[in-house]
Amino acid sequence: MGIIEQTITPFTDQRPGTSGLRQSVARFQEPHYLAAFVQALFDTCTELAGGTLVLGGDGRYYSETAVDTILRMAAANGVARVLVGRGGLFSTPAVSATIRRRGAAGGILLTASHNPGGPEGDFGIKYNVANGGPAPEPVTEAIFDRSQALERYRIAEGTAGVDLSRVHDTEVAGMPVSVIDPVVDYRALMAELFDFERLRDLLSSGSFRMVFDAMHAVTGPYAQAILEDELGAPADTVIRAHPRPDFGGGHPDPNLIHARELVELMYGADPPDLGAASDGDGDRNMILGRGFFVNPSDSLAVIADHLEDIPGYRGRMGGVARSMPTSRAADRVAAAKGWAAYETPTGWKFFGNLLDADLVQVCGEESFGTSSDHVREKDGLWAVLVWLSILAERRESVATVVRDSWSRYGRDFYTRHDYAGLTPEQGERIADTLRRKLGGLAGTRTEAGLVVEAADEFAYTDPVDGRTSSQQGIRVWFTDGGRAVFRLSGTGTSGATLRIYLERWEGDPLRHNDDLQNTLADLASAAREVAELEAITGMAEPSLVV
Ligand code: VG1
Ligand code: CO
Repeated sequence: MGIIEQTITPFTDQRPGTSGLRQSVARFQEPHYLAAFVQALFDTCTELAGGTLVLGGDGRYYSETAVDTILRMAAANGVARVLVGRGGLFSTPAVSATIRRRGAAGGILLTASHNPGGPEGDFGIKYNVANGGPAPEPVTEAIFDRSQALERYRIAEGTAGVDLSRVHDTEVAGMPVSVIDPVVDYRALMAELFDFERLRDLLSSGSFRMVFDAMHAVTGPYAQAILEDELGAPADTVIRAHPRPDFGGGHPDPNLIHARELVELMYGADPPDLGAASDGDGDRNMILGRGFFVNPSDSLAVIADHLEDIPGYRGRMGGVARSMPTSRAADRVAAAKGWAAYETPTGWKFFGNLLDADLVQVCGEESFGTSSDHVREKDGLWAVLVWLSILAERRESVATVVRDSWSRYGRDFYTRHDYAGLTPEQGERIADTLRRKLGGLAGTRTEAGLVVEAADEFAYTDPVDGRTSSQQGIRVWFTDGGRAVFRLSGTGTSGATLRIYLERWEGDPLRHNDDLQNTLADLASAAREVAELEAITGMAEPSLVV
């Protein structure tokens, strides 16, 4: 079998963002675009030569072509063996589990996560290292640097292609390839962590109902295998269960806007006890009770509070980590339990060292991501199993569990306002404006009446390897206890999105059921004012409120 050396001109837009390289499908379809990035990856991550590679993704449009190209390039670059998910499918947390359980050198994930798919949508590629987690920044930067100097890539000549539809062993240009069931390792791991007997009792009791919305993305097969086949939930528990290349035309982002069908069900007549949804690649989760939305920051706090009751976590909890824009609810739980609490930049890659060093066992982000040290990714279905375990233990409603948490720790009123569709220049102007003002903001009274107490730009020094990441979000605190955080999204594929994260802690139980957006309205307008948002963008209202 021949190896082709294809000469190319480097692509200047191959710098990975918050979570891998994401571009429009159209960009990825340009000749040599995908192959160039993959060659930069193979050149940088030399552990793959002679090692095992795990390959798969959320099944979005263009995945089959990408799998075929990557298999032939892996063969040409000396990879010893590839484990590819049946149908090219593999959820992000399951890739993490399989890398760890099978001692693989790394994994390539084909996903743009919550971004829409299909010919008009986005595609993405992400590299995970031997601990199962996203490649840390020095690695992604090295891949980018390499991509800028790349002159050629190596690929085995085209073959008939691997039949991905069935589990079997085969080879590509002499390199062994195993098509594996992408659910097996993950299901085994969940069975080790959770009391499946107990969850089976709950789900088959007849007095408890749940619905899981897989949003036509990758978690469908996982949720069916675990919730329905293993735990005995009725056959229609998982809705929109079949992965589709375009996610059925939807936006596979589990929030109140994009998981509309589920939300209507949970806020309608006679709703189930628990509603849950996951995103394109299965690492995000949304939790709903009967007519009740669990804010992801609250979910992290509740999960942390109950984890020790679950078999996989008994007697070994000692720390929690959250991304900086996530509310401080989890910190209060940690303080009450005498655990350490860490605050990291946005992006799961920053949790890896803390988890590897056993400084924390659970972590989460406001963007519907929670997980523990069982893998090195956020894990949507895991969070659902934790919630099921909590409900099986307490036999109370989701709303009661959350309200009880508020009454013990206080409530962090929390919302995120996204301003999408900005030009990159507008995004930069907002960041520059805030940076320029930072030193003089303290003491400023805004039109909304709030007074700035302090402001800074978040930088993080990793306590394990000492590396510092700067410019990770601008924080403004107000004298009434409110906080506004400003960040530009690093997962979009066109223009810029400004995210404003707003929160204020409330200790008075009589105010815990106040309307969320009303409660934070003055903070939202103070934040807009400080950032000179309307003057710079012309936008007076956010494009998305979560
Ligand atoms: C967003 C979220 C971040 C998350 C990232 C990847 O990044 O804010 O918390 O880790 O998406 O999630 P950004 O840079 O757009 O704010 V996923 O599920 O899309 O892999
Ligand atoms: Co995701």
